[in-house]
Amino acid sequence: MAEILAKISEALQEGESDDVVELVKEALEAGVSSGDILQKGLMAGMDIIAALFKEEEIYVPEVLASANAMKAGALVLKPYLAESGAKSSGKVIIGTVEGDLHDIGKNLVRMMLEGKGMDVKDLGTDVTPAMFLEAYKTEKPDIVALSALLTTTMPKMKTTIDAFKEAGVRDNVVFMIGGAPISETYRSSVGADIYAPDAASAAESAIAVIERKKA
Ligand code: B1M
Repeated sequence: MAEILAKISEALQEGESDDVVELVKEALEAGVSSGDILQKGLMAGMDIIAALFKEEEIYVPEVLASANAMKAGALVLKPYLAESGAKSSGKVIIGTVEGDLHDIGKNLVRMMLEGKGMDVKDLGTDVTPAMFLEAYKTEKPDIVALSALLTTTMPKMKTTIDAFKEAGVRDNVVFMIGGAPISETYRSSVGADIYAPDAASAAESAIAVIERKKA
């Protein structure tokens, strides 16, 4: 098992999307769990890319190729992620905040929510507060989920929540936030309701919100 996971990680680091897709399928056929493929294969490769990027040993084009390979691999895993456990109905709008183009984590959160039976409207990346508000008006979601990966864009979470306050609809939704620079302390400072550190806990928290509403 360790060998195929290492191969997935290496193919991702090389940005070889086709190889990643084939290796993920191979691993699934060999009985490796979707969680292990995600964590010990795809994410392990992405962690190495992140470290190399930080050290300026690789640059945006290489990171982008690996990001695309990550997306391709995650898409194969989609039907297997969150296939077990509690399921719930409920509506979520999700997006990466204004100015931020990172979407891998946000896409994983979306996949996990969908895997739990939720109806998810994905607004994509670089989503302005006005776009979130507009989507709220048409979709009437239970949860508004905000992702941010940059310290320069995290303040847009507060701007988005403030826009809902100004429109008088803040208390109609639950705001869930997440992303690498986000923390529980930050959640409290921007007035969001839930901080989820990863995609799996985001799905669990969303289920809890819907169950509480039903009770
Ligand atoms: Co960028 N980038 N990037 N990048 N990038 C980071 C974030 C950075 C930390 C790298 C570094 O320097 N060490 C750094 C930010 C530094 C800072 O803010 N202090 C950085 C920078 C600087 C930049 C640019 C400015 C670089 C440049 O242009 N010079 C630029 C900004 C572009 C923009 O957004 N305007 C940029 C561009 C890019 C790429 C386009 C090349 C690419 C993104 C491709 C894409 O997403 N389609 C990219 C990538 C891939 C990264 C790193 C290497 C990896 C991010 C990732 O996808 N991780 C990243 C380094 C790092 O994070 N350590 C980095 C895998 C993913 C699964 O994890 O997104 O954290 P993550 O999601 C996790 C959790 O955070 C959580 O769940 C997921 C796991 O289960 N989560 C949520 C995420 N959202 C959630 C929402 C929730 C709940 C949980 O509820 C709603």
